[in-house]
Amino acid sequence: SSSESIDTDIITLSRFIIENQRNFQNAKGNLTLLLNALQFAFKFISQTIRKAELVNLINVQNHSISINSTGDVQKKLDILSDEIFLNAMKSCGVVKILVSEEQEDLIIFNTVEGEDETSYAVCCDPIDGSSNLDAGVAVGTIVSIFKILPETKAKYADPNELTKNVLRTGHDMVAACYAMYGASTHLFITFGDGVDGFTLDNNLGEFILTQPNLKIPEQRSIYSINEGNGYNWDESILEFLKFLKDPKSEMNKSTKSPYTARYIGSMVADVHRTFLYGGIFSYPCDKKNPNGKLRLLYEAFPMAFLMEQAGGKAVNDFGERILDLKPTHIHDKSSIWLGSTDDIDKYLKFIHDK
Ligand code: AHM
Ligand code: MG
Repeated sequence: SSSESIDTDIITLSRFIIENQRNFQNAKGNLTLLLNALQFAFKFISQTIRKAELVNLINVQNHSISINSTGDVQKKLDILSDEIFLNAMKSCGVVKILVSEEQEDLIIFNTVEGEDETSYAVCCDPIDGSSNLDAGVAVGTIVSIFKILPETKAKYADPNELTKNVLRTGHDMVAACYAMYGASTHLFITFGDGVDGFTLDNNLGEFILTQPNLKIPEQRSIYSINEGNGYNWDESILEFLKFLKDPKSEMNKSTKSPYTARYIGSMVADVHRTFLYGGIFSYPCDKKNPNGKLRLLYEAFPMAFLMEQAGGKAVNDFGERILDLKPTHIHDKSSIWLGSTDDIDKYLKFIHDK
């Protein structure tokens, strides 16, 4: 009968968190509160994007209000998502600090924690890839999570003291995740013990565990980079790509075929594909962006943490591990190369031999 094909014992994100709680050292339920707020924000943003797309398209057909209103709706989506995220973090009561790509300064909230309870610092890009929204291309929300340093607690009134909580190396993250608003809404999350993938069931309103302990393929001949920036690149990057595209190069000895190009221009979507198919995603430094374009705290760090936990690698142009880096300002940028171990190793060997 049809009921036999229905799994009645599915693992929702809430269940997953409860069942794994004992593994989250000293979390005492506060991490659960934070994750509930995150889930809510992802669902809310997901719905808002889907609604706005329809409103937007209807307006585009109405020529009298076309271009302006289109632009407006998109601008509103950036701001709306930032507000949704901020309110969710504020109201959960366990987030002390929020860093958002949309906000110049770090935001400080009142928390309700007692002496030995944990509160968190959360860094986010509420809608990454927003330049793609008009075309209905997948965008996402990227998040990194740190625990508040106990020594800063006594000095909560001092913003400089509080900033120390996020000017740390990537190794200090306790969790990282991204939500991708594509054909479905996906959530990839790590607590430092592998990566688990969830998919939003719109009818249930729940994230369902669909890719437990996800691992990236070890090799795949795909490169994902904005080659239009080539003119402004260091010569060596052009040379590396030339090797990747040459079926007879030493780098392609085992496959004897060239790399294929895939670039969406939406980091979450490009990295999501890389998790599933493998290959390389990169945004290197160029003359216009001497420190790269992507932000360390809420783009490079969380994606590097997830990538390493999925068995891949994440380094900068100089081959330094992304997680070893330490920002000096909350909106610091970094170059990035991430993806399958074998493919990133080719880049590391290339720069080493130079
Ligand atoms: P955003 O945060 O303003 O959306 O910019 C970040 C985005 C990433 O999603 C994407 O990887 C990159 O910018 C694409 O940049 P470019 O258009 O220069 O290739
Ligand atoms: Mg961004």
